[in-house]
Amino acid sequence: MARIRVTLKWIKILDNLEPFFKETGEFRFRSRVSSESGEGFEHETRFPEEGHYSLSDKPGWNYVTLNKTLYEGEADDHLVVELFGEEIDLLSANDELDHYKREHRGPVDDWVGLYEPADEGSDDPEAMSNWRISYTIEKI
Ligand SMILES: [Ca+2]
Ligand SMILES: [Ca+2]
Ligand SMILES: [Ca+2]
Repeated sequence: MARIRVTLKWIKILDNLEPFFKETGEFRFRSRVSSESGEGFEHETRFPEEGHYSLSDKPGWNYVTLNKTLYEGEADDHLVVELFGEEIDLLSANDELDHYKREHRGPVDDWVGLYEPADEGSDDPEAMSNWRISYTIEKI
């Protein structure tokens, strides 16, 4: 058993999920950090707490630095990190970004570290079709 912290460093949007004439989309995000080891747990966080982030898919305007703690607590030999993003539309259903899910199994020391989009080749899990993410899992 170890104490860990999962910190989401940043999000980058590749598709603002809006018609071509609209510069920015209205995004909100949700994370779920869960485990099935021991008694298990599930911890959800929404951000921003109110309203939304206005994000474009143009370089320079498509990036949000968060350094947000998604989970801090005990972990054993299993951890699942999930991220959900949606773009809010008033006249139709909200648009969903790709669902991020990564399962970490085995001793904590094997999966603490930095998870980022450009280190695992062409099908890097952190590089999804319409957004990218970077987070760390640290032992504390
Ligand atoms: Ca939309
Ligand atoms: Ca919208
Ligand atoms: Ca990666």
